[in-house]
Amino acid sequence: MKSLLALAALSLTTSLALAADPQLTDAQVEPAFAKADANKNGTVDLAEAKKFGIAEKAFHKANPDKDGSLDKQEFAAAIVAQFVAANPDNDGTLDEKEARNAGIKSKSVFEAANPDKDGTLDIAEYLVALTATAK
Ligand SMILES: [Ca+2]
Ligand SMILES: [Ca+2]
Ligand SMILES: [Ca+2]
Repeated sequence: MKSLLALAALSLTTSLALAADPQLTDAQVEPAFAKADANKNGTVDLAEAKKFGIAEKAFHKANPDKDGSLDKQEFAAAIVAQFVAANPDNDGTLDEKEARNAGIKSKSVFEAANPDKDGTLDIAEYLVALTATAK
């Protein structure tokens, strides 16, 4: 049992060490979360997440407590998971093709979310684009 715990601790440390993932601030997440939480109950369930453009895979990955919904922190983790999954070159940004794989199908949405016109979206710009796409 003790070694199992040690193993769990080790894998936790490893995943933390690998987590050079992009981060979202509360201020960035807030408007997106408010839009995604359509029934305003303070959490984003799977149906709400899908409508917002979060894939089921990212949803489950970000919901380790398996309670069927994402709180704000888990929601941010889902966005990050989806961003990372769509960014195999790991350069911290999504080009247009990568963004399409992450649910940004519209070129005009991509352009609008990328005011610096550098051809790529960072995580904050990606979340803006996703929020603009969401119904
Ligand atoms: Ca909700
Ligand atoms: Ca949860
Ligand atoms: Ca990239």
